[in-house]
Amino acid sequence: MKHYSILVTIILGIILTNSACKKEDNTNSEPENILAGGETTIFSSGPDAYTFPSANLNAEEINKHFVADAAFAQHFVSAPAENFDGLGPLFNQNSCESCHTRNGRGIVPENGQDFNSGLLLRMSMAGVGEYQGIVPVPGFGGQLQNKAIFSVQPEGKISITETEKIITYLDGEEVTLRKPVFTVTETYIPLPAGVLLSPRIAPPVYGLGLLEAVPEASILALADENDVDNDGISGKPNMVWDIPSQSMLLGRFGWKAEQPSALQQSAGAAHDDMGLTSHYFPEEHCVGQDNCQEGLQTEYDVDAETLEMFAFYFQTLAVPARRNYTATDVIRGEELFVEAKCATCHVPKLTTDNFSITALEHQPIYPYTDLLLHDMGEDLSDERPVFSASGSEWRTPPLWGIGLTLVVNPKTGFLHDGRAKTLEEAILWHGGEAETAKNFFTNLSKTDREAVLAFLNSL
Ligand code: HEC
Ligand code: HEC
Ligand SMILES: [Ca+2]
Ligand SMILES: [Ca+2]
Ligand SMILES: [Ca+2]
Repeated sequence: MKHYSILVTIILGIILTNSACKKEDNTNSEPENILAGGETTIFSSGPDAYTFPSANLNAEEINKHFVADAAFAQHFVSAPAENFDGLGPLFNQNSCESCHTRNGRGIVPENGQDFNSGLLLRMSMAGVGEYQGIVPVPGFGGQLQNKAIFSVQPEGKISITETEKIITYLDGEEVTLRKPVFTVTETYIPLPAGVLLSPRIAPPVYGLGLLEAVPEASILALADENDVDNDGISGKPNMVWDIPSQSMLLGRFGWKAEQPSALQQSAGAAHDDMGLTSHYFPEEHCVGQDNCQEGLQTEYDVDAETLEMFAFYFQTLAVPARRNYTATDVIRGEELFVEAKCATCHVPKLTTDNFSITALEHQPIYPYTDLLLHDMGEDLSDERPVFSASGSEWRTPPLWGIGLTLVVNPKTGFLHDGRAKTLEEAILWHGGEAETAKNFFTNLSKTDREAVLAFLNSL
């Protein structure tokens, strides 16, 4: 890790001269939810809005954040090399940042091209595997790696076609929705029949330490698995395998809440997306391919300290404050958001508890999520269960900072596969438990629909 320290001094110099993350007046009359991340909140609305460290880190934590930043941005290379080797043999991209563009969402593939996008395909066979998890695909494992180091053949390519669906509002206005359909082509061996595929776009990574610091009990208290209060909305935790404790814990990260901690999320990403082994995942991710030995090493590709750096970086990335919150349409939109019952899943307020990072402790936060799984209907289903999540169940994604998504990366999209080009399209795809909320939205006047979107854009 010593190689990062030179960079730190340089980056620190840059950040100290940057005043984007300070605000002078914050009077008491303003609503609390402006400070989406409590005292960690920063003030920025530009393309770099997701790149600032939490505002209240102490000097030591700031320093660690910038060391961690270098790890997140590091482009790994194939072995042998002096530093940062171990990439592959099979991988999707060579750095964390290349998928999580400016810490925001990944680039959505266009014209059937997946090559440098932030999208990947999870895969499995039907059935329940080890630790209640998935059954890996023989020869392919749990994820398609579409890149490989020199002399190794990638597992295959992602091919994309689209289907269309037209939504007509009561006032006659139409919206055309496009749903991508993914297939795997040019595989190195024939793909077995009956493979289940789940497309995932890289989600934004800011504010995640705060979500990790919300006590499990607060999240479980929001669950209503059998819909006892009879409002059509259930919400259930995904209980997933935690490697260090060798037990089932509440899943928090990923589109289906498959990972229980920032550390395991980081180890999983390093392993599955970049081919980096660690003490969490000690074996190279190459199943059934003869020449995969090429990338094998005598020690792990990344040590425990590097994993910790990956995690610390996104744990301490700040959430940007709300904007335009005094505008009348934004205020109206917030009321409609509650009336439509969007807020039953996108729960506005949570509170963090004791945590390993002092700056994140005991903060009132406004993430607009319950971190629970909800049945979102057939149109959003990937038909690939994982742990307690069925094909149509997804974790409510946080909405904080969502209004800046396209400012940070205009080439991205919303929902788990990035299919929605706008926030409006994202709402229109809601079904299942969210069908009633969606219908509430489609039955609104144009002015009121725009108010809801104005509210979302103020987050
Ligand atoms: C090939 C693209 C790609 C690369 C490279 C990549 N990620 Fe991701 N990342 C994703 C996708 C896709 C997901 C969603 C996965 C899921 O739904 O389970 C994700 C999810 C995450 C999440 C969870 C976010 C949330 O809101 O729950 C974190 C944190 C994360 N990645 C961190 C990292 C780190 C750290 C690295 C580098 C070690 C990395 N990623 C490398 C694509 C990538
Ligand atoms: C039953 C729970 C539920 C309700 C009610 C609900 N949502 Fe969602 N929302 C979700 C889930 C789950 C997703 C992710 C679905 C996916 O990616 O396939 C989502 C996704 C979104 C997204 C895209 C987020 C992203 O990161 O891409 C937006 C925007 C959104 N919802 C807004 C709303 C609005 C506005 C309403 C009310 C009209 C609403 N939601 C009602 C559960 C809900
Ligand atoms: Ca490797
Ligand atoms: Ca694979
Ligand atoms: Ca309920």
